[in-house]
Amino acid sequence: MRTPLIAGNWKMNKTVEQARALVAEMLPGLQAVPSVERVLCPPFTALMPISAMLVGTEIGLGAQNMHWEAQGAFTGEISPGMVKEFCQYVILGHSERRTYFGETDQTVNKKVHAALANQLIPIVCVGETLEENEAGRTAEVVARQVCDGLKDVSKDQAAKLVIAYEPVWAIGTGRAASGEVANRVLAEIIRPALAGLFDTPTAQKIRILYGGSVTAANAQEFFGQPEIDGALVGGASLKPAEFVNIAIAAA
Ligand code: G2H
Repeated sequence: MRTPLIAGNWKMNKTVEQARALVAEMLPGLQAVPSVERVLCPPFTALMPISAMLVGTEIGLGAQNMHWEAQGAFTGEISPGMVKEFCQYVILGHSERRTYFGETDQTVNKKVHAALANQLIPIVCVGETLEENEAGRTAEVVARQVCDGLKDVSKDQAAKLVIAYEPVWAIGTGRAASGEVANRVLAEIIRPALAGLFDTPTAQKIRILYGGSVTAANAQEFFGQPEIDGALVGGASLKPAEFVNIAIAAA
């Protein structure tokens, strides 16, 4: 009932010329998988040229971050309205933003509200660090990130949201969580937290992705799990054939 979604998080990679070449290579393969919602999230500088390449396709475009303020003296920031000019999605609260740029559940919450007010679909990232995982704090940390990050969101708005569970110890390390372990976090922590915040029918509508070292080789292990509705893919989204194969695995 939930449409599978795969999103490529390019992170801080690709000039405009490189981005165009990458999209040109993967576009035919991605277009051949219409049953999967497919989203590309290049860096800000590539959003305008890539949006032009995606006109007439069903491939969505997302930013990797944004500020919550509409405009003003915020040097170096990008507003929701600026993202909205080119994108339908925005990744919020990625662990790299939390770790290196001081993002908190409170700033993520402001961004979630700003995204929803601008008709952008937020892909809200949650996940515990290795230290928290080893201390047995996964449930507490992930539930807090979900509840505080989505505070005061309405049921109607919530149904459009996407959550990405990305255990920090699995990101870019080549050490993915097992499908079963990830599925358990979704089933026992994230979806119940969503049901508590909203209600069970709304929680059932919200797509929850897995992220962290997803590859074409391990994608099926995740997509075969009942709670996992797709993936937020980092490194492997920069390899055209591999990203297409991940989309195929999600179909
Ligand atoms: C997690 C993921 C994409 P990677 O950050 O958000 O990256 O697939 O490289 O672990």
